[in-house]
Amino acid sequence: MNIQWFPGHMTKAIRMMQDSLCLVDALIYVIDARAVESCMNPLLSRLTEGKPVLYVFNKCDLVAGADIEGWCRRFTDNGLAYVKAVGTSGDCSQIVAGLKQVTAKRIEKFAAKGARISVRAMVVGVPNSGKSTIINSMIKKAKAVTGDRPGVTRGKQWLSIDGVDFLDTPGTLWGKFEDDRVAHHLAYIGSIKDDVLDNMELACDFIEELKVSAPDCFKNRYGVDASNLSPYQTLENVAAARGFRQRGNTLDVDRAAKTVIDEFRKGKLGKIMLERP
Ligand SMILES: Nc1nc2c(ncn2[C@@H]2O[C@H](COP(=O)(O)OP(=O)(O)OP(=O)(O)O)[C@@H](O)[C@H]2O)c(=O)[nH]1
Ligand SMILES: [Mg+2]
Repeated sequence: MNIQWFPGHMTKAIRMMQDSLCLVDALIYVIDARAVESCMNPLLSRLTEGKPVLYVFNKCDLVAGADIEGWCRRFTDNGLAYVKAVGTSGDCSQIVAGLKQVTAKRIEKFAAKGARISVRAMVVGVPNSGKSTIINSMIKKAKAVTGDRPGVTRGKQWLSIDGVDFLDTPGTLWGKFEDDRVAHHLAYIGSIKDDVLDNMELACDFIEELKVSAPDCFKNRYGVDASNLSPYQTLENVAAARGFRQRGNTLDVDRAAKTVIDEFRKGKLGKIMLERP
């Protein structure tokens, strides 16, 4: 499947972020732990030049602890500051601590002049990676609107705790996905709006990929051994197992396709990491 996503309003969002860059001391770059590489937006990488960046591997509850360690080592080797997080856990104090670390020099400089400044950080990342959830968790209030679909945050919004101001931004993608695998992974994790995707093709591509990387997940979740089945046959079996039927008693394979993707997004297929370093 060829996924193309032409981000009209995202050009506006990126421009807003560029304009706001002079107002902040650092960036908090929120990444979905299941697809670390695909969450690295080349447009954002350009934006982050010259500012301290704290990378947040979010949704760590959806991957195996040992799996994320490979990425931690890679980031450490490349001199990149990171923390692991579960935005929905309600405790993201390690992000605040990490942010203070990456901005320590600036804080010291101001403190030396007798001025106490609050740290200002812009929170960036692909859609649906959990930016607003993380901010809510840090400020301990459900102030930023969140949702299990991309494009929830539209404009920019400042949210504060004692000593830190966070700038929530809309999730951003880039105009052209050079690598089809990146587009697929972003679609699986829910960073691309479903209405530009073909559910059936997406689910079939997903099953094809998982047959190699997580072969047992369909057996464990649906009792379907996918190893000798085509992706479409796998979906037929999922539909049968779940009792998804249309009028005339035919299998509702479309519903099975939506269910498989949806359940992956919610972590119900198990702890599955799509990308390893
Ligand atoms: N399992 C799990 N879900 C999370 C975590 N963090 C956020 N979510 C969920 O991910 C979905 C997206 O969260 P948001 O905070 O709205 O994401 P966002 O990056 O602000 O999204 P946009 O504003 O659309 O760019 C919501 O359903 C959250 O509940 C996490 O650590 N684990
Ligand atoms: Mg948001």
